[in-house]
Amino acid sequence: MQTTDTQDFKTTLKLYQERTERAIDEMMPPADTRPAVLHEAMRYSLQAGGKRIRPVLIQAAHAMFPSRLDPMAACVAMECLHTYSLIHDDLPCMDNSDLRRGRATCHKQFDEETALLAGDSLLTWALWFLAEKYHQVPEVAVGLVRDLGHASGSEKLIGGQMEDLIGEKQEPTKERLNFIHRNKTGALITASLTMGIRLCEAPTETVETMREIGHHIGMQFQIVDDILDATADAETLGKPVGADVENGKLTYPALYGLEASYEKTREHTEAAIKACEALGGNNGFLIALVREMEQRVS
Ligand code: GRG
Repeated sequence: MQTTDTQDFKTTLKLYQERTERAIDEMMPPADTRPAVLHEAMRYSLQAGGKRIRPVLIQAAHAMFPSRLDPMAACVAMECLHTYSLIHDDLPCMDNSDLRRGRATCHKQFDEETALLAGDSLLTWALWFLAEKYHQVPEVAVGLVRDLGHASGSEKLIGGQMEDLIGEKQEPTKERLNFIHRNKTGALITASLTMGIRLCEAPTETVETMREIGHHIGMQFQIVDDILDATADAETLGKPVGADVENGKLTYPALYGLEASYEKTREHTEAAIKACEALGGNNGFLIALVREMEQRVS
């Protein structure tokens, strides 16, 4: 699909988001699966809304080249992984947040023990589900599990979270801030793109270009997030604002200033688009999405 028209873009975005909602509902264990409270908690957090950016990126990458494989199981696995990280991040021992995606966080709605186990379950379920759903194409299945397993591990998502916590107690540095953003946010965004393109059974060079695009989109996404935390209102954002400063978090506006932060988002946006253009294929939607993400307000 060569989608550059604004209306086409919005329709496709909505389609990808709705497909994700439907796939989550159909593919996750029903809420009354024993132990019911655990499965209710998993669904409660997963189905609380959210922008579904990572599944949208998987579908955008997957749409670039013809494919015989369905990306929706990968979309659900990715959203499970992401939701686990949010549930754990909100716990009292981490950010201690009461509000997420515009409603009570998992540990507020249920309790701390249930939230911890719901997060654990989403993490392990995600990796199992990829192997389960794509095992008939072993090379693809292994690639997907590698991407998601690595992106969520100690050198990437969890490593970024650890450095974020360490950073609260130490002198802020730009090097640490970049490490945190690259890994805490960038890793899952990059994995979304590489997983989407693996589902097209694309050659290694294409996967590597997607990795580069993912780096730029991930940085853009997190810098915009930092800017929104410093400038938006809680109702639009669906979570408390100013929390980063309150929690002593390293952010782009705090270390670089607002103007330089806007400039950085522009640089990453342009670099991502340039690499998308070089890749060719049906890249119209992905390019429009990168532009839209730069302008997002929540
Ligand atoms: C606890 C292992 C572990 C990791 C926590 C995800 C995370 C790491 C922390 C959450 C706080 C934060 C600002 C993370 C950066 C990534 C990010 C911007 C998450 C929010 O993603 P969105 O905006 O959320 O896509 P929705 O609700 O739209 O899905």
